[in-house]
Amino acid sequence: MSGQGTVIKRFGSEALFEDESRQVHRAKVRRKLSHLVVGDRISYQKSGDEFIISAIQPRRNLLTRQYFRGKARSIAANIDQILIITAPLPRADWTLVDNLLVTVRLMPARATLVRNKSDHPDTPEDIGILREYEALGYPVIHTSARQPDSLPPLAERLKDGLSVMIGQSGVGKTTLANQLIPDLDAPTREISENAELGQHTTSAATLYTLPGGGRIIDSPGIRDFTPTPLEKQEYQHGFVEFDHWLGQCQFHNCLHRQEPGCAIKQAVENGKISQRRYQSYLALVEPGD
Ligand SMILES: Nc1nc2c(ncn2[C@@H]2O[C@H](COP(=O)(O)OP(=O)(O)O)[C@@H](O)[C@H]2O)c(=O)[nH]1
Ligand SMILES: [Mg+2]
Ligand SMILES: [Zn+2]
Repeated sequence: MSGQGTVIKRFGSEALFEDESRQVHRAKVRRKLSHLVVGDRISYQKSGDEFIISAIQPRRNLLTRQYFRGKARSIAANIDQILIITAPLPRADWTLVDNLLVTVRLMPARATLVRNKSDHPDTPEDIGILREYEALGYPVIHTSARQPDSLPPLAERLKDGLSVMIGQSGVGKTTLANQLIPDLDAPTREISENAELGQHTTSAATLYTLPGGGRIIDSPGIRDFTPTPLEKQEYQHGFVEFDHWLGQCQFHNCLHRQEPGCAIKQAVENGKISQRRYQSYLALVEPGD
């Protein structure tokens, strides 16, 4: 017996997958398919009681992150939308958000910013930065996992395709998943509070089907996120507001640092591009400087 399915969780040499009739099975992963990730479309074979994943279908895209000085690591495949979750606490790292937006734009996938814990006050600085993202065309949805009334706009945005929640540990990703999926009871911070300090509550990315349509992946928290290293010339395409000025610099291969006649630098000086976003760009083009 054989068929096709979607990987919903990956652990060691095994994975959980959902078949075409939504049945979940535990399966062995062939060693040559060790790059398998959640979201992958797969072919399986069944012999006796055992399921074996035998092939990975070509991927539409792959969300990958870079470890500090380390190798690239794949998080999930075939993603339609990335939800970048922030909260007043733990305080948002906006450089991390900009890095994620670069990755999402180049994948490509849709990006939506979710501001969770709206039951806590926002600082004026954070309010300003969130407005800046909205002005760039990124939707910002305010939610509180403690206030179920606040969730329908989020559920609405998740209706189509596969979304993945990404954000620092503790912003409420798993709590949101638990609220969106009534019969889910995934462990959140409280439950693991007695566990060793610093341990991640969500240890493996997991894919869930939402009652109102769509699918969502809850992922472990990320403290720092750097896009997989690109050619220096590619980063400029990860910043949506640069588009308007590209091609107007004096040098066709301008990297928008110190070059004379740079249209991007000019736009920063004129307040058309935010200083903060420009610094995020420079940090990617000149790492370690
Ligand atoms: N006040 C408040 N607390 C929340 C909210 N969402 C999550 N939390 C709390 O934040 C902590 C971390 O939540 P968790 O879902 O484990 O975060 P994750 O690491 O992003 O998955 C837990 O104590 C949650 O109860 C919210 O909207 N408001
Ligand atoms: Mg979690
Ligand atoms: Zn330039």
